[in-house]
Amino acid sequence: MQHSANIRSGGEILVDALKIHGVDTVYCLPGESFLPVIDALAGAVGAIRTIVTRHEAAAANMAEAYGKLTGRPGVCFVTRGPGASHAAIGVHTASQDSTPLILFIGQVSSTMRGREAWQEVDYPAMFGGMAKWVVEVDRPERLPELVSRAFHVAVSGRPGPVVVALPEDVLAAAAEVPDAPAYKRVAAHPGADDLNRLAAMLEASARPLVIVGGGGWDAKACRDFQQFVEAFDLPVAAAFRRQDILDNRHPNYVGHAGLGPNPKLVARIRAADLILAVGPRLGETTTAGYSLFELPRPAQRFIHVHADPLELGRVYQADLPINAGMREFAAAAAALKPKGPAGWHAPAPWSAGVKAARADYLADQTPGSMPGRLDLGAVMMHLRETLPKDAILTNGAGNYAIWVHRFHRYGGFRTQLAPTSGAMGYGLPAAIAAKLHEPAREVICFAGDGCFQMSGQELATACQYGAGVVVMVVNNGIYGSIRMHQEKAYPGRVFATTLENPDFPALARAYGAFGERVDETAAFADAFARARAFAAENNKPALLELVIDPEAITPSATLSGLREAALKAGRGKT
Ligand SMILES: Cc1ncc(C[n+]2csc(CCOP(=O)(O)OP(=O)(O)O)c2C)c(N)n1
Ligand SMILES: [Mg+2]
Repeated sequence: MQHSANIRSGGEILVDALKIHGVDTVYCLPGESFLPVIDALAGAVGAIRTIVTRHEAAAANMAEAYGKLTGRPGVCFVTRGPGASHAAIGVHTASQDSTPLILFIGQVSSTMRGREAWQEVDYPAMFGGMAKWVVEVDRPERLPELVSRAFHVAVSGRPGPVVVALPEDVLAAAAEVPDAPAYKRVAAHPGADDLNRLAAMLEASARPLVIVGGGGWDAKACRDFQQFVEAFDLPVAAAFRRQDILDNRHPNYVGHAGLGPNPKLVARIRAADLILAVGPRLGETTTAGYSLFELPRPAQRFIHVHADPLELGRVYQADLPINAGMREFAAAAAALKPKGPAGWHAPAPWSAGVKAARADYLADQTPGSMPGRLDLGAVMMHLRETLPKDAILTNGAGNYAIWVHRFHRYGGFRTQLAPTSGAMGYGLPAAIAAKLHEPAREVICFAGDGCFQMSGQELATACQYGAGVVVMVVNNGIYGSIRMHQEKAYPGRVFATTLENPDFPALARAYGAFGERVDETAAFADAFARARAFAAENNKPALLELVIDPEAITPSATLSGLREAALKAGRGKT
């Protein structure tokens, strides 16, 4: 649309606002409900790249992964009702993962609102419990104000998702309105008293342990955090799927709490006399179903640092709650120097314990053998030796991820893109978003046969935009995670968990990607080298189907073993 100097369509006002707020990529599945935005994006190609996906869940997951990678809101555009419903998974993941995300939804014309017009949905009602803020823009003149607020809300305090509904007539209407300035993130700083008490509590403790996690980290915050950890020689455990805040090769990294944690680490967490939780909510998965710490008052002395004041004291009552953004906390903590009554310097009184915890972690990193010809543990060992430190590993949900989380050594900020929400189908869209944003880095997606089939169509998107990701489809022919729970609760009654699968390599090749099947350990290294080379040379995805024995349900359990144990325990009998 052509207008005189300062009269713009709603779509143009919106896209100009995106530019001002530093948006360089939007993920989109078009709908007629927001054509003026699409037209304005066409006029902004030099500044904003528009990635068009095959499913809105993928567009939203890509935007979420972008938010995780950059700390800036991932931006997603979808159409009303059906598109918004598909995209809801990204809003949920951004909420649980504390990721800045803005979902823009085309809405029915404001002249028809409330009639249940074509695909009409009440977005504040739909997303009210999931998003930090939901707004429907009522006039084009308010776009600069409301879009600016959307960015502020998404990044400030505890980061999270915002939903903005855009009525068709508001986007099409012309208006004369000045732009709003670029947003500025607002975050709390820890107080001087907080920091003094933290240092004093650390120095008074005998067995302190740090659990690091949550959202709002960036590379500098991770460096600052590392400096703090080194100064006090603290052992650091990662919260569920937050294994990339401290380089796993660092001598103070002692493993992850979450799914399939090292029992020795769990014992150390229980035996600690001081827990310093930096960033995590301490959710169900990190706390083994809220069993790790006593509720509401943990037995250990407890320091909880979180970006949202309302999160502090919500589940656990800390001796010292500290409300701070991660960047702000880490910068302040890096400046702390251990004093101690005798003025100790490293080694700290607990340094021997840190070394022992690190040794426990390393000892837990050698996979045992598993049934079947292809050993996923051996695959992970090969990747550990082969991949560069800055490779990004992505995954969704399924038991296959247990091997990835347990055996891979994440190389530091941001080498892990994995949903704490446990959303299947996340890995491939996240990998594509990561590769397009950081083309020089290697990106490896892990997906189960079930997980992959929730977003496999995005191989087309990867081919279209030149995302040379490597996708490992771990095929055990079952929704393995659910089958595992089924065997534990209803031993031998297998139902609704078996999959008849396509020929995955042929499917990949049909998209123009590389596809190969690997069914024995000895063949993996060469196949992986071919897949990597294809992805790098062609800027197209490469898929390896890893055929594993369904018996190998975790690195340490078999399906039949679980069934027998459950039968012995008398479970599943009616
Ligand atoms: C979107 C979504 N739907 C359903 C689930 C429940 N769920 C968790 S794991 C799983 C099975 C995953 O199967 P697969 O990807 O084949 O991995 P496997 O467990 O076999 O390794 C299911 C259905 C989920 N977490 N997310
Ligand atoms: Mg499976």
